[in-house]
Amino acid sequence: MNNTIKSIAAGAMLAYAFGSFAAGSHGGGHGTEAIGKPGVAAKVSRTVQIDMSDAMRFSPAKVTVRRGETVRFVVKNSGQLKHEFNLGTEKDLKAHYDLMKKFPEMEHDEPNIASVAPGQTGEVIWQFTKAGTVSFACLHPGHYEAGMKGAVKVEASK
Ligand SMILES: [Cu+2]
Repeated sequence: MNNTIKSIAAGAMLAYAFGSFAAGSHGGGHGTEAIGKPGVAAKVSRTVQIDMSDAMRFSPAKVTVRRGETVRFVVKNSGQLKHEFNLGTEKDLKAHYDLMKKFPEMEHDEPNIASVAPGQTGEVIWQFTKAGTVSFACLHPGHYEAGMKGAVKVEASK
């Protein structure tokens, strides 16, 4: 009985999430094609260390890579609050943020996201397949609005 209620609630939340994302440009899956794809650890060509703080800042907030590169982001949470590193298009991050405000306890287990507890370090390995700008942000309620965001500039490879 209890489990039934739980699964109904989970189903409703999923339906809500997908309904909300359907308005975006996702072509199925989680819609990360626009920013690249999950990277393979053996192909990492660059490691980028990023610090997350309670000042609601990523440091550095600007990263430059080349198209095709697989990057290992080592993301340290030096604050007292939980933070996350979430790679996406500006549009998808905004849509996701609206969802996070409604469901602040949403847990993430996606290859483009590292949720990091205070004092801990997380990791995202990502391959950037398209030239342009890929955004990243912390979507915990209030953090994104406070300016906890950054960008990866993906330069066309020579
Ligand atoms: Cu944060």
